[in-house]
Amino acid sequence: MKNLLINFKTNGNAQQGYLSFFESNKDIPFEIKRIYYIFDVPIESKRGMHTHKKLQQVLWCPNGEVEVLLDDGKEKKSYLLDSPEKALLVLRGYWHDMYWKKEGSVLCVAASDYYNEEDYIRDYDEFLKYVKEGYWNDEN
Ligand code: T46
Repeated sequence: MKNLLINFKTNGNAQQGYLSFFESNKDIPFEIKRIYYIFDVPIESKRGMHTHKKLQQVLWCPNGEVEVLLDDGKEKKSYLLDSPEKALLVLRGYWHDMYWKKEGSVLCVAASDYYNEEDYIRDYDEFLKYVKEGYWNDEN
């Protein structure tokens, strides 16, 4: 699985604090149409358990720790989002699970499109079928 971690650009210093940022089509490979965030999740709760047919997303945790497990149908890799400068690119076709590791953790997401339940695959066997058929091998 290719490396999907991104380090946001950061300005600042210990006296005045820090500012991190990223820009559409420059630091991430898509235009952002939607921002959402997930909070007040009990520790060790699991969310996600789906993939997207087309949606591209970047996930980051400005406060706390969230572990994200990515699965491309052949390989699984775990990423710990434990710094406000660290982000994970969750491309279309990656099954993802998120685990809350610290109380108060907030997971922020910038997405390439508006919310559309039709874009979700929430059944793991259906996901494997899409992988087998090569659905994400081209620019679907
Ligand atoms: C994802 C991971 C990282 C909306 O109405 N609008 C929205 O923009 C979103 C994101 C969700 N919803 C509704 C759909 C469900 O009824 O909010 C409810 C909870 O969504 P879900 O169970 O899909 O939440 P997560 O945390 O499992 O997944 C979310 C995103 O839905 C998903 O796209 O990739 O975060």
